Amino acid sequence: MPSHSGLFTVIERAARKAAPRLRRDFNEVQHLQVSRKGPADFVSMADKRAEQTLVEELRHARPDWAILAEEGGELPGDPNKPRFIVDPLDGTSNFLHGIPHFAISIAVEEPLASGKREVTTALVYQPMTDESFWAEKGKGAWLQDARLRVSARRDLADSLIATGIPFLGHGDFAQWSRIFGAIAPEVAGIRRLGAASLDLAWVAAGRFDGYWEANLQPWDVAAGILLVKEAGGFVTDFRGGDRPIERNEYLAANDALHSKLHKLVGSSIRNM
Ligand code: 2AM
Ligand code: CA
Ligand code: CA
Ligand code: CA
Repeated sequence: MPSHSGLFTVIERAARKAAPRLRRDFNEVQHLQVSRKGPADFVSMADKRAEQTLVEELRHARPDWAILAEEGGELPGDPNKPRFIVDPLDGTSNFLHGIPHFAISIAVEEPLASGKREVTTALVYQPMTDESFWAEKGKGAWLQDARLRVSARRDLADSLIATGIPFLGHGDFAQWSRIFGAIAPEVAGIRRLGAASLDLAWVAAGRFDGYWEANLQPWDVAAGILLVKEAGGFVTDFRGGDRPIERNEYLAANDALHSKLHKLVGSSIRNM
């Protein structure tokens, strides 16, 4: 059984406080869905309400820490202290359509002596399954109290690979298509489940063997990247560089599959 830090307890408590509300709102969305009243506005309220609960809890526990949250933007804090990065509802499109695949994502990013910042604590919490994927730097990645490892598969032909597809003109659809064209014929299957934080958490858990997506926001990936790394996996940009957030390209997998996927991705985008 892993020993939680006090900080992890803070973020998990916040997530567990916001979750019942999200579950209630999700049930309501399903009713709105059935009655065809158009649940879109209601869903954006669900995002905001969940975020409000999370921000209140986190502020209460660490009053001088900044919070970067999707709906409210940056709440300032002491620049020498850590910062929370929060997505109150990752997978809004699923939520809106009554599909129970969405998560709360919370990361803690600490300032380093170099002036850079690194994520040291991560939680991706799935309210509908009550699964808590979490990691602390140097202490591994966990699902509840079970240690997570990325998958051990080494052959692309056996691998299930997740991706996110550019939507509504955001991102480079031509690039995504080329990468898809290179990877899809080589692997056992491709999934697009629509919640980036869970895609990464599921790579950490070995459910997915790999994942690629571009053009996300820090709150989509901050927690998930630490989960994959602490589960023994690799997350790079599409050219294999170790600053995926700066390039805003994410290629995640175990060691063997990462190098194979990286070759396919590299050859498909080299001449673009
Ligand atoms: P969100 O649900 O918090 O908005 C999936 O590719 C990722 O892109 C999700 O993590 C999702 O986060 C984000 N995203 C933002 N806008 C989206 C949209 N219109 N359709 C699908 N995903 C979207
Ligand atoms: Ca998101
Ligand atoms: Ca969101
Ligand atoms: Ca959103």
